[in-house]
Amino acid sequence: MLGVTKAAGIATAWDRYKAQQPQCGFGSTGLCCRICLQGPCRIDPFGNGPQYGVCGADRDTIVARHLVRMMAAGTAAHSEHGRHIALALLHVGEHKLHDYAVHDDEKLHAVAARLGVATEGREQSDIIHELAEVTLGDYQNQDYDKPCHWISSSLPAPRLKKLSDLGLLPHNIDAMVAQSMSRTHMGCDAEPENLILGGLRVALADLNGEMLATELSDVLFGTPKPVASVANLGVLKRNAVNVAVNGHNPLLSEIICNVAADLHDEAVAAGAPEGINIVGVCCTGNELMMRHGVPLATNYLSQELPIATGALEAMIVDVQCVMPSLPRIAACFHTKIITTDNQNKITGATHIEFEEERASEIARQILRVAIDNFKRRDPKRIDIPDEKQEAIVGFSTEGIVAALATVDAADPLKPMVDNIVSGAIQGVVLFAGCNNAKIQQDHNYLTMAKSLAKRNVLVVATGCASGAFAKGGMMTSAATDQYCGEGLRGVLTAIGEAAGLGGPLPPVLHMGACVDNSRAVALVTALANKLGVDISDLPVVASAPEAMSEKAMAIGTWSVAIGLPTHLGTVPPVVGSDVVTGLITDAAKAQLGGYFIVEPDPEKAADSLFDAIQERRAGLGLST
Ligand code: NFS
Ligand code: SF4
Repeated sequence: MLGVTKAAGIATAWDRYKAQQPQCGFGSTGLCCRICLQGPCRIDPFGNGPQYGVCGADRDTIVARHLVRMMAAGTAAHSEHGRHIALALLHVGEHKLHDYAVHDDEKLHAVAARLGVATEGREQSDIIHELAEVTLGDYQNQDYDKPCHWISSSLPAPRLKKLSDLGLLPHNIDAMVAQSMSRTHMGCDAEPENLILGGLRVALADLNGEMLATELSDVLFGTPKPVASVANLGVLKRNAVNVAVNGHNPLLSEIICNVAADLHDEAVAAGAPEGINIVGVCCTGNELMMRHGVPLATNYLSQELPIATGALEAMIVDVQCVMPSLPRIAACFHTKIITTDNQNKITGATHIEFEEERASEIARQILRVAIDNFKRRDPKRIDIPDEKQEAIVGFSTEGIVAALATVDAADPLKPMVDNIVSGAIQGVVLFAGCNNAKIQQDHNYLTMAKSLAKRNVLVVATGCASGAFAKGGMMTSAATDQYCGEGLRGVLTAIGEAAGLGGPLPPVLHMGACVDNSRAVALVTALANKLGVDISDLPVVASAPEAMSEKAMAIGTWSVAIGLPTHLGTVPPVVGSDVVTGLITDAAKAQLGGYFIVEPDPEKAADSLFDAIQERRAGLGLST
């Protein structure tokens, strides 16, 4: 597709990245401060020039403040998504939304029990109303001594105690974001250690926001179970009205999927014999793929390319990680870019405001724009690459436990624990995060996962990492035979056969979108509780080898806070301060057990993560 864009003279993310070179050294090291109008102030990294900003802030203060602001922005993004879902649930409970309903009553009861919401003898609408109110309380509570409900009902007891002793448990998501902005204002918190503690607290508020977003989405739309899907640009169809959904929030995309079938005949009448073909991009794509097997066209970095196939009638976007370039690229083809959220508009796009109260009606209106646009296709420009990969997806924690239960119904986690103890499975790695134009797209994911699977490390993935593995053919039974070491292959084969998949489980288990990193937390919490240890004792590590967004900084930070060695393949803007770098690596390890590993080379990074797994195994007295 890059050949197509080049021939047409269209600049993509990769061209724009090149045009940005060389990128600023002050910004890259975190030594540029723009927090007040006396700036921008820059600290000379080599110690020759100025060492203090106009206000007197030194390199450590400047780096730490900037980092905390990134975490706060990431937390705000996830938590707004979560609030949106919680409000929708509240309104379903008030009978105000007729296009939504509870699709997973079992999950509703499970989370209600966890959050102390009574269910016995109550109407479903009363239960969800109270559950939504308790959840929204996590955005409103002013009592510092009462930590947020979701996090405090989720992590293992020793971890909660540690976080509580360090004063790190958030009491209110919104307050944490506001506090992060306030303490990093000019002339406020200037002590790097105190700033980073604040950063950990806001990042844990991010975890709380992710947990509630995931779990309440499951209540409304169903908890994912293993399902077959396909990924890569070849999922677009020449004979269908192709519609991509891009962004993050399932509230819109679920309804788009629901009503697409109703409009089949209209699409056929418009000249598309195969009707409407919905495909996903980024995390909205992951949400639909996990719950319904909807094909995934691509992940973050190549989101402009479906347009260049000349066969995409519309891209419907909601929030986050949507490139503002899309309408510019679309202007060179026939594609319509449709924004739907009043806080996320893009110049050049068509805006059709989404309202949950009229969800189906608006979804139909949007799809009719796409159907109507089919006639504007230029048949000469249609160029759909013949690239697609099968993928088995849908491994929510419940999905994984159900697969394990086919081996041991009475004690589902036992087979996993036994195999970790025996060494057949050496440990678990969670791959999360984005793509980044600084790295060849998906390269770090594929290199590291292959290297670790060969060494019998089980891989789980979320967000754009999942997209990379789905496109890269790492979510099939065949990939298990091809890439896994003997021990891991044996386990995945036994479970896959017992679960009736007709072959091994794939080497990479797709756990969902970025907010679904909370699913991975649920899995490691279950493992820790089963073994009677803390998360920081487990042979479990995390990696964001192509990290890009502020959300990824929030996720990486709570991953450290809950005790996981956490790899970043892109260097965050911290290296200008040895103090801050020391705080998030060595000091974090001493206090929390989790710590950042920054390593751009994927082979070396895989070695470091494997070493961290071995260190944990040795700590538990397991063979290494
Ligand atoms: Ni996560 Fe999903 Fe992708 Fe990164 Fe963006 S789409 S929420 S932030 S780029 S993984
Ligand atoms: Fe400069 Fe201080 Fe203002 Fe930052 S806060 S721009 S270091 S004067």
